[in-house]
Amino acid sequence: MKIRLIDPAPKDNLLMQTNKDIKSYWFARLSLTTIAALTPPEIEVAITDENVEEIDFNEDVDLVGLTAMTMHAVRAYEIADRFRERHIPVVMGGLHASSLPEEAKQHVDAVVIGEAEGVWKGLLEDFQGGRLQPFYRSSGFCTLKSQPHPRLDLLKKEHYWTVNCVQATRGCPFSCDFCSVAQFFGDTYRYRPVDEVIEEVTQLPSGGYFTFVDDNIMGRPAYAKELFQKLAPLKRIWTSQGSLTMAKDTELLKMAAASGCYALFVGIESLTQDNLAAMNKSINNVSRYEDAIKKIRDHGIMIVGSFIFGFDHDDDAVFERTVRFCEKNKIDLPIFFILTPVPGTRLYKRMDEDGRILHKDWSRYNGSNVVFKPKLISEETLFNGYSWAFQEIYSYTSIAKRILMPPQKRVVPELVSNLAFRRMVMRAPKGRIPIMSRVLGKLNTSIPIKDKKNLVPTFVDATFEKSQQMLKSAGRLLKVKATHNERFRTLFIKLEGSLDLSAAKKLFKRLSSFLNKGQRKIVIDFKGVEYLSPKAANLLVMKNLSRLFKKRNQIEMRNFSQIANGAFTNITNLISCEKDSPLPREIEPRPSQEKL
Ligand code: B12
Ligand code: SF4
Repeated sequence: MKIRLIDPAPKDNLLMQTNKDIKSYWFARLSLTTIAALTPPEIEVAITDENVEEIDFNEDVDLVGLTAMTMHAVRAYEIADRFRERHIPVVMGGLHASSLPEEAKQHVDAVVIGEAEGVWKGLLEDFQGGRLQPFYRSSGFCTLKSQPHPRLDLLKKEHYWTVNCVQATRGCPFSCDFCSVAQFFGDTYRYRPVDEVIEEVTQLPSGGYFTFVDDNIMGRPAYAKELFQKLAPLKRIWTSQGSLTMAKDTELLKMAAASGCYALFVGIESLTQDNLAAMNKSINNVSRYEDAIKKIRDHGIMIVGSFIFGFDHDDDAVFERTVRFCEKNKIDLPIFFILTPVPGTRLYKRMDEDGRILHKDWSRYNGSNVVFKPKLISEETLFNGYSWAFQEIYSYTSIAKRILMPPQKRVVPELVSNLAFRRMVMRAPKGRIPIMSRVLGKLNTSIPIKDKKNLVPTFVDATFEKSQQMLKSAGRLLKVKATHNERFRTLFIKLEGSLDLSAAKKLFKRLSSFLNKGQRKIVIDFKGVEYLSPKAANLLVMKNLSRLFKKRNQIEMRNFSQIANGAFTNITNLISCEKDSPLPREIEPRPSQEKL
C-alpha cells in the first residue's frame, strides 16, 4: 500500500514565495512529516510539498492525505477532487479541516479532526479493511512522550532554507482571539520530555540552523530553562517563536542566547493597548515594548516582529506609526499582516455573528487580503496602507535605519534576510499611505504647558488647602489622543492632562490642518482634562473655536461644561476661602456651551 501526503500551495497568493524565497528563509511544517512518522513501516509513504514541487496527479497511489491551513483549503479541495476523479480516496486533516469538517467532507472521503496521533493508525486499519469512516475525531490531546520523530528524510531538503525542524511544546499558555493555536489545542500547553527533544536535536544533521516550530517556546519558563540548559552543550543555532513575556525573565533570555537562540518570531501585534485588550492579548503591554525589545536584542536574539493591521482601534495612522516604531526600535525583520478572522477562532465567530465577514473565499484568508469589514477605516485604506507599510519598511532607507545606523551586531545575515523579504514585498502592488496618516501623526503628540501657575483643577474638592495641593500636582502636558473614523469622516480627540492658553492655541493650529483635508465632524472629549486655565476656557468657548469650525464643520465638545464648571467652582471656593488668593484672577464668564 502506498500513501501520498500532500501539502498544497495556492497559486495566487499576493506574497507568493518563489523557489528562491523558499531557499532563503522557508522551512516545511511538521504536519506531514509527523503523519508519515505515525504510519506503520509496512506502508509506503511519500510527501509532496507543492510549495517546492509539482503534484503528480497520475501517480499510482492507494490513498492521498492532505493537510491545509485555511488559506490552502481551496487548493486542497481542488487536489482532492482531481484524485477522487480517478477514484483514489482522499483523507484530510489539519487546522482548517478540523474547524470546518463538514465543508472538508464534501471533497474528501475522511476528515481527521484534531491531532492525528490517536486516530491515524486506526484510520489506516479501517481503510485497509474497507470500512473508512467519514470522520475521525481525536479524543482529547495526545501525550507528547515517546512520539516518533518526524520523517524529515521525506522532504527534498535542497529546496528549503532548512528542513531541520523539531517541536518541543504544543499549544500556548495564552489564548488570543485571532489565533488558531489556542482554539485547536483547546488552551492546552503540553511539552515533551526535555531529554527526548535533546535526543532528536542530536540526530539532526550537524551544522546549520534548526527551528523549533513551537508556538511559544518560552511559554513555561521552567521547562524552557531546562531545555536551554541541556541544549547549550550541543552548540547548535536555532530559531523559534516566543511572546514578549520572555523579556521579564533575564535569566531565561541569557540561557536562550547561550543555547544558540538566534532569532525569534515575536507577536507584537499592535501599538494600541485597546486593540490588545479587545483580542485577549493583554500579555503585551505597549508601555513596556521598547524595553522588552531592547532587552531581547541586547541578548543577541534577532527579533522577527509581527504586527497586525485592521484591529478595531486602528485608524489611518496605524501604518506609518508602526513603520516608525520598527525603525526606532531596530526590529530586525518586521512582518506585517492584515487581520484575518480564520474559522475556528473566537474572532471569526464574533465577526461572523456581527455580519462583518466580507466573503468566505478561503484562498484569500492569508493575511495579505482584507476579508472583513474594518471598523474605523475602509477595506481599501487597510489594504493600501498594509502594502505601503510593508514596502516602506523594506525600502533601502528603512533597512539602513534599522540595520546600518549604527551597524547592528549581525549586519550581514540581517541584510541578507531583509533583502530576501524586500524581494518578496516589492512584488505586491504599490501601496499608498492614507492622506490622514501624517495629520494624525502630528495631532497625536503631547503639547507642553507653559502657564502652569494659572491652571485650576477641574475636579471639585476645593478646600483651600486641598486646591493648593492639587495645583502643585498639575501636569506639564496636554496629551492629545486623536482617532479618525474614515467611515464616518469624524475625528475623535481625547484630551488629557492640563490645558492652558498656549496649548489650546496649538491644538487649534493642528486642527486647522486637519480641517484643510475637508473633514466634516470633530468630537473633542475634555473629560480627561484635569487642570484648565480660565484663559484657555475663554478661548475655547468665545473665540477661535466657533470661528474656526462653524463654517464648514460640525464640532461637538464633550464634557467641556463639566470640567469648566469644576474649574469655575474651584476658583469661587478659593476666593471665598482666602481673599488674597495666590491664584491669578482672570475669571471669564462661565462657559456653558456643549455644542457649537
Ligand atoms: C511552522 C509554521 C509556519 C512556517 C512554515 C509554513 C509552511 N511550510 O507551510 C512559516 C513560518 C513559514 C509559516 C507561515 C505561515 N503560517 Co504558519 N505556522 C507554523 C506553525 C507554528 C507550526 C506548524 C507545525 O509544524 N505544526 C506541527 C504539526 C505536527 O502540527 P499540525 O500541523 O497541527 O498537525 C497535526 C494536526 O493538525 C493533524 N494534521 C495536520 N495535517 C494533517 C493531515 C492529515 C492527512 C492528517 C490525518 C492529520 C493532519 O495531525 C498533526 C499531528 O497531530 C503553526 C502553528 C501550529 N501549532 O501548528 C502555524 C500556523 C499553521 N500558521 C498559520 C498561518 C496563518 C501562516 C501564514 C498564513 C501566515 C501569513 N499570514 O503569512 C503563513 C502561510 C505560509 C504558507 N504555507 O504559505 C496559522 C494557520 C491558521 C489557519 N487556521 O489557517 C497557524 C496555526 C499559526 C497560528 N498562530 O494561527 N507557518
Ligand atoms: S501568544 Fe501567540 S501563539 Fe499564543 S495564543 Fe497568542 S497569538 Fe497564539
